[in-house]
Amino acid sequence: MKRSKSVYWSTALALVLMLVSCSPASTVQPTTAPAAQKTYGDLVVGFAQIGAESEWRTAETNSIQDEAKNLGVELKFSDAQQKQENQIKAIRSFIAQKVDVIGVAPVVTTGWETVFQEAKAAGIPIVLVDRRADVPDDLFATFIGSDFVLEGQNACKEMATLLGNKGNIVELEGTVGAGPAIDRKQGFHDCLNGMADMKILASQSGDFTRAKGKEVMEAFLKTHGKDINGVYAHNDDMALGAIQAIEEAGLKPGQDIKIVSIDGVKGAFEAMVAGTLNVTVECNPVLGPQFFEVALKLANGESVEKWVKSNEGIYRQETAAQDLPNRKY
Ligand code: GZL
Repeated sequence: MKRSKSVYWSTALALVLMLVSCSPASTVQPTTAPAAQKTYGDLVVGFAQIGAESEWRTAETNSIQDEAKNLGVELKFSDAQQKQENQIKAIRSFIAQKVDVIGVAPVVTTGWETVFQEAKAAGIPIVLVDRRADVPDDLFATFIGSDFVLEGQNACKEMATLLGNKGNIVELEGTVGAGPAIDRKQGFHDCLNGMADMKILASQSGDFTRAKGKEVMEAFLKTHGKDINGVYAHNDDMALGAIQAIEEAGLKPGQDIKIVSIDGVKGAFEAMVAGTLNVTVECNPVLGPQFFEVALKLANGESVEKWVKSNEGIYRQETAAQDLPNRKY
């Protein structure tokens, strides 16, 4: 009897287990609804800007602020007066405010690892805008900006054409330690390596500003005078300062001394129309649209490419009058 009873119960138990394991309830995996996708109107973004040292920088700031308004993004914007410690303070403040994404235009390439680690620990992506930083790839989501080495190479080729591959050049460098200054110098000098009769007489930083560019050019003229055939300026603002210095020295900028610079701001086109600047290699400051497009993707957990490159042209004196009306900045 006992035997038949235990057989009975084990059969019943097996049946019950079979029924439970096949029941539709136990085959349905628990699901969590996907997080709602953020829209631009949900975004809170911090931007640590360098300052207002040049026409280019002002154009970039306008692009970031205008685009935030157009899209309805809440933008927390700081101007660091060209001081890295102020940019770092701004980034820490954005972290404390728990923004969705932090954009920064690093004034120099070094000194960012600690604060970028803090952003990473807080789960807030860092987007490098217009200037690069020397940090490990896992500390920033992407770099939105130009190929500065290529800009330097293009400037060198334009100068060689203007001088017939023969002449002495003085170089006005950007802010010491800044990515564009390092790379524009490298690009220009790499290109010169192949040109035996093109020489750099002197190089000095004008800090990307018109005032400093004029000051440095005055010193170059005092030292090298009429030996100077060309000026290579890392940005238009310093070139415009150099033009003033050349005129005050009684020489004709654009004729006695050829001038090639980078950025493509309105002041450069006006100088080319006036015949005092020969070429400007464009560096696009209208980065607002790309920045917020990337910020929204990151806020929604999407991946982005590591370098979002800007597309740029080269503008010469010959076409400046027709180009000027079409310039956006
Ligand atoms: C380039 C930008 C540079 C500009 C200068 O992306 O960082 O800084 O060429 C500006 O005019 O000051």
